[in-house]
Amino acid sequence: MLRGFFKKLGAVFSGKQIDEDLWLELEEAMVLSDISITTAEQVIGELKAMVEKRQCRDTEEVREFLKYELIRILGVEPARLTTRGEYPLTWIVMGVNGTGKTTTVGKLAHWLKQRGFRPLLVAADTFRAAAMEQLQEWGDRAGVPVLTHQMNADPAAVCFDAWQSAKSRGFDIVVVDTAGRLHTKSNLMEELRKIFRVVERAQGRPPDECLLVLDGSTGQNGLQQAESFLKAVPVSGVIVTKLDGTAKGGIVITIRDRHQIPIKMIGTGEKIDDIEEFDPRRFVDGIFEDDE
Ligand SMILES: Nc1nc2c(ncn2[C@@H]2O[C@H](COP(=O)(O)OP(=O)(O)OP(=O)(O)O)[C@@H](O)[C@H]2O)c(=O)[nH]1
Ligand SMILES: [Mg+2]
Repeated sequence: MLRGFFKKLGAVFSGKQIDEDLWLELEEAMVLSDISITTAEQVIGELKAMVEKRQCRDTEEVREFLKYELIRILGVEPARLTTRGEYPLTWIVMGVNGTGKTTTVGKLAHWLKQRGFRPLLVAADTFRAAAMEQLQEWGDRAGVPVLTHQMNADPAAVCFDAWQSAKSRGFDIVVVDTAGRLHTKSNLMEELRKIFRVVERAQGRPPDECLLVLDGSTGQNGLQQAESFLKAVPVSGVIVTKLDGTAKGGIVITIRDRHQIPIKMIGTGEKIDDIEEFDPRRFVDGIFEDDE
């Protein structure tokens, strides 16, 4: 799945000496992989300090230290979705339009069901009939019920109803699909805040996950998106989609480095089981796989 990813990153080291050219090439390769300049400079600073301290001559050692450094940034231990607690739990799935929210909600439904949970999907994107139909199709595919309302119903009220309904019908996890763009005058971030507050009131605790879906192929844009959502609600995790395509994936490292938000899942295709838990070590090993 990570083929083509950071291809140049590992290749930078072959047949090279440790000198200023190597650092420049490495920085360039990192930036081309969508790692921000700030993060790239910081990583290179760490590598240089290590080379100095250990009187290192072998680029192989630098490569290993780079892997170690990237894993350290990404969090060493995988961050898992919250599946335990006082049921029903609520997961809110959000992000700008087209990043893959509805697809991800469908995949999560399947993923949860496979693990023995009883999820309930909620269409809080009530602004487009097509959005509700699309979620319904995913629910059918996963064999998971979907709660829909009439068009233009208040998304927060829909979530409140969904939680009540999940509680009385014995569902474990309410997964909320939200709109990426509102076809009304109201503000998307304000709408999300309202959903958050209403769920908090229903449950007597904040939503159990506020998951930000980022399209892995949008590069540095993803960072700005993350920042605007972070201002609205406490984002508990990121799901990076479309890592099967031309995505370079470096944004994963920058977001974690800059905001400490864990990457929890990754989307690797358009099919229902094209989703997996994000494992920092595997991710970084994958980056260097091609040239090992
Ligand atoms: N290749 C690939 N395509 C994906 C992935 N996830 C989603 N997509 C595609 O991305 C497109 C948009 O997906 P949606 O799930 O409709 O995105 P959304 O965020 O719900 O869109 P809006 O509701 O319009 O904001 C669809 O064509 C999906 O098939 C993925 O992991 N890999
Ligand atoms: Mg959608």
